[in-house]
Amino acid sequence: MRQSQLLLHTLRDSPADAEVISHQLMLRAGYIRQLAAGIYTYMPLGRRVLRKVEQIVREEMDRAGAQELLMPAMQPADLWRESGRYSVYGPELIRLKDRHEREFALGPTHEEVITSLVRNEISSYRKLPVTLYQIQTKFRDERRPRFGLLRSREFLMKDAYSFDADWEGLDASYWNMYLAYERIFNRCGVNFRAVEADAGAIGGEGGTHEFMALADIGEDTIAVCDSCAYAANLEKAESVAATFEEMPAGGALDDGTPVEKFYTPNMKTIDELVQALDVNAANIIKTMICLVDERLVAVLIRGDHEMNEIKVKNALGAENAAIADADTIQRLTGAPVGFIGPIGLELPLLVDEAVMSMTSAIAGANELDYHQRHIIPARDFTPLQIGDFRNAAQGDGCPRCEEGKLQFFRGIEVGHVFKLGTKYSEQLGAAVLDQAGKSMPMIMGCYGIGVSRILSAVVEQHHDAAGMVWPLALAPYHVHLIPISAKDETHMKVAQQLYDELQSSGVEVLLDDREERPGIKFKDSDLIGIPLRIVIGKDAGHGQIEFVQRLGNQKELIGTEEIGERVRQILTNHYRART
Ligand code: 9G3
Repeated sequence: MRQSQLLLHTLRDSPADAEVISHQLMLRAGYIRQLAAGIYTYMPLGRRVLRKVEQIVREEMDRAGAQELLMPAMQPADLWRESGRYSVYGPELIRLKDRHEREFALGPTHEEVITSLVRNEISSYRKLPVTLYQIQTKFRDERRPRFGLLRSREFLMKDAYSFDADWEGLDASYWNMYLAYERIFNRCGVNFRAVEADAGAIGGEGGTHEFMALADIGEDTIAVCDSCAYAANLEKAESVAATFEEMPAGGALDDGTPVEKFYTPNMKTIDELVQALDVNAANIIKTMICLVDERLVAVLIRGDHEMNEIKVKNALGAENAAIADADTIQRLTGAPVGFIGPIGLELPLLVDEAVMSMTSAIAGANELDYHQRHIIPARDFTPLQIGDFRNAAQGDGCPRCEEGKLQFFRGIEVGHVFKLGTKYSEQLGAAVLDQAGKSMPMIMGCYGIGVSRILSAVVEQHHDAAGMVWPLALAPYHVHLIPISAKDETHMKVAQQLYDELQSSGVEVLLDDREERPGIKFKDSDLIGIPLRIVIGKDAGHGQIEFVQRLGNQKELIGTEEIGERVRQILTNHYRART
C-alpha cells in the first residue's frame, strides 16, 4: 500500500477524554475515530488489525470443530420475554420498534437466538454435540462507555454456544473451547491468565473461567498462586488467611476471661480503634450490616480483611447483596453505627471462617461509644452460617497447594467461557430424544471473546514512549518501507524494487512515498507500530539499507539484496512458532 493514498492522518496530541494509553494511541495513530460516545469507526489500519484477530479466532474455532454462522442483531422482544430476561435487563438493553410497532432488542448476546434456532434444527441426540459460533457486532448501552474499545457500546464479539446430550459432553465441549482460547490468545501475543470466575447473573450449572489480559488499567483483580496453577478472579478467589502471632489485646488468651464492655469514645472505625487501643486490626471483628434481597443480615469479618459481597450473595442464593447505608441500619436496627457488634444483635450472623479462629477479640457493644473485648466467637455468639465471606488478601496462602502465596494482578477480561447447563434449553424448549426415546433438554455452554477489545488489550501490553508496537501476527502491515526522500531517484528506485519483491512473496508492505521530512516519517512510523522497518537513505547508492525492528528499536545495516530473505525468515519463524 502507498502511504500517500492511505486514509491516515496521525495526531500529535490525543483528546482529553482519552484517559488510557491504548485509547490515546489508537486515536493518535488514526486506527479508530469516534462517531459518538462508545461508538467507533475502524479506520483502514484499525480494520486490518481487527481482521487479523478475527482470522485467528476463526481458524482456531474451526480447528476446534465449531461451525460458523451469523445471527441477526435485531432480536424479537418476545424471545427475551420467553427466556424471562426482557425485564431483567434495564437501559443497557437497547430496545426499538419496527414499522409495525413490533418490539425488538439490539443483541447484546445471543443465548435466546441460538437456542430458538437449535430447538427447530436438532431433535435427536445423534446430532449432538454441536458447537456454533459467530463473529458479530454486539450492542450494550453502557452507562459510562470509556477507554475507547475497552468499554464501548457497539463492539465485535465472537460468541459460541455448545449443545450436548449429557454433562460429560458439556465438560468435553467446555475444555475444547478453553484450549482453543489459549491458542487464540497466544497467537494474538496477549499476556493472559485463565482464572476461575463467578458465574454471575447468567448463572448456569457451575464452572466458568475468564481469560484476563494483564494490564494495570484492567477493571478486574485476579489472584494468582506463585507456585501452582491456581488463579481466580478476586470475586471468587479463596485463600488461607495469614494468621498473626501477636498476643490479642487486653490480656490473656482464652483463659475463660468473660466478655467485658469498655469505653471507646468516638472510636468508630477499625483504624481509630487500632490507634487508640494499640491493637492489631486482625484482633477486631468488623460487623457489616448487609441488605440481601430486601432482608438484613450481619456479616462478621476479621478487621484486616474485606467483605466480598458476591460470596455473601452466593451463600444465601440471593439476587443481590450490598452493604446497607447508615440510615437504613439506624432505622432498622437502632444500633449505633460504628459500635455494632455480634453479641445481642437481633440479626442473622454470617461469620467468616477467619473470625471463628479469633481469641479474645474486640467488637462493637451495640451501645454508643462502647466496645466489648475478650470475645471468643465460638463461646459468645451463634452464627447462622460460617463460610468464606471475605476477599482473599495479597500474600495469603494458596487454597490449593500448601506452600504457594497469592499475588494480585489487574486484568482486562478478553474471554469468558461458561457452563450454562439447561437454563436456556429448558426455558426455550430445546430438547432431544435420548437413546431411550426420552425428551431431554440439551446441555449448553457459551463462550465469548471480545474481538475488538483485544486490540486495546494488545496496545496496553505492547507500546513504548513513541507509540504502538504490534506483534507480527496482528500488525496492519509486516513492513514499513521508508525512502528518506521521495524526490531522490535512487531512494525511490530501490524502494520500488523492494516493494515489488516483498509484496510478490506475500509480505504486507506499507510504502511511505509521501513528500514529508524524514523526522515526520519516523515519528509516524514509531506511532503506528509496524514491527519491521526498512529505511532507504544515503547508503542505498552502494547497496546498503537500514533494517529496524520496532520492538526494542534494534537497527542494522543490511545489503539490499539480503533484506528480502531476512524479512521472510522472520515471518516464517514467527508464523511457524505461533500456529
Ligand atoms: C443483556 C445485556 C448485557 C449483558 C447480557 C444480556 C452480559 C448478558 C452475559 C453474557 C454471557 C455470555 C455469550 C458469549 C459469552 C458471554 N451482558 N451478559 O447476558 F441483555 Cl444488555 O453475555 N454470552
